[in-house]
Amino acid sequence: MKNTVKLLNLLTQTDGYISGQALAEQLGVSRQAVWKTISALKEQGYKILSVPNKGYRLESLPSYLNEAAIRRELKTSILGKNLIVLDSVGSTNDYLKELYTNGCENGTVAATREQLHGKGRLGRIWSAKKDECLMFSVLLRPHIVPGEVAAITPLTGLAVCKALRKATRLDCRIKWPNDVIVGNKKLCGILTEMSAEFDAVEYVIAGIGINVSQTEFPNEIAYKATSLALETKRSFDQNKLLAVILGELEHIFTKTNLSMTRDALDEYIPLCATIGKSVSFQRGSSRISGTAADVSNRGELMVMMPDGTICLVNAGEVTVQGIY
Ligand code: BT5
Repeated sequence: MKNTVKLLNLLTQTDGYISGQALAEQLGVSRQAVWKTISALKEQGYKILSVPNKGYRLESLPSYLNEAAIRRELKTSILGKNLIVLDSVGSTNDYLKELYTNGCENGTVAATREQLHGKGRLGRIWSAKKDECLMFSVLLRPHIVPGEVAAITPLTGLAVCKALRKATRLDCRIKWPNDVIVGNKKLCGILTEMSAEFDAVEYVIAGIGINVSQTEFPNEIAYKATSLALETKRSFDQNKLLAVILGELEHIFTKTNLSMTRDALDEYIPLCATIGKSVSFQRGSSRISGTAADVSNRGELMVMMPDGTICLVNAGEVTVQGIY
C-alpha cells in the first residue's frame, strides 16, 4: 500500500517515462514487484503506458477520489498536508476521532469514496452511494475555548458555499447553520463535532458531504435533496472540487482565526438564505416563531420576535419557511 502511493508519486512527478529499474531502485523492491503494482493500478483505472526500453508513463488518473489526483491540485499548506483517502469507511468523522487517539496533526483530512455509516446531526443518517458524493472531514486543533467553537460551522458553510459558487457557477446559498443549498434543496451537509475539556478544546472535526453526481435520491429525501449533476447537467471531478474547497477553508480559517469576524459576517450574510425568512424553533417545551434578522459574531442566528425583541439561537433545529 505504502509502495503503491510512493510509486504513484514517482510516476506523477516524472515528466515522461521512468524505467522499471529506476522505480525498483527508488522503492527498494524488485522489478517484478513494480510490474505487479503497475498492473494493479491499471485495474483501478490509472492509465499507465509501458514501452520496452523506455519504461512507464502515467497518462491519466482515475476520475474517482484518489490521493494522487487530489495532491496534484492541492495548493494548501496546512489542510490536507496529512491526507488520507479511503475506499470505504464507516464515517470520516469517526475515522479522524480514532486517528486522533494515536496522535494526528492539525489540518489532517480524511476523504472517502464510500461511507457505510455516514452521520448527520443528532443521530441522523447521511446517505450516499459510492462515488456519488464528495465526503471528507477536516481535523483542527485550535487554541480556543469551547464557547468559541460555534463559529466553525458557519465559517465552514461559508467556505464551502464560496468554493462551490466559484467551481460550479451555481447560486449556492447557506441555510443556517450547516447546509449549503441550491434553490430550496440541500446540496451539502456539515457535521461539526468536538472534544473539549472545561477550558480547552482538544480537537474539532468538520465533516462535509456534497452531492456531486446523483441523478436520483431515496424517496425519503428526494423532495429536498439535489446534486451538482442535477443542477448543472454536468459532471465534476471530485478531486479538483476537494482541492478547491480545502483551499477556501484554509483561507477563511486562517484569515478569521476561527472567529466570526466582521469581514466574514459581511460575506456570510448576503449568502445566507435564512435571513429575512420566517423561522420557528424549539425553546424548552414551546415552539417559537419569528423572522431571521441577522447572524451574531458568535455565529448565532438572531431572530426578531413579533414584539421586536431579539432571540439568539445557537443550535438545534430551525425550520425555515419555503426551504425544506
Ligand atoms: C447534516 O446533518 O446535514 C450533516 C451531514 C454531514 C455528512 C458528512 S459526510 C463526511 C462526514 N462524515 C460523516 O459521517 N458525516 C459527515 P443534518 O442537518 O442532521 O441532516 C441530515 C438529514 O439530511 C437526514 O436526516 C436526511 O433527511 C438528509 N440527508 C441525508 N443524506 C442526504 C443527502 N445525500 N443529500 C441531502 N440530504 C440528505
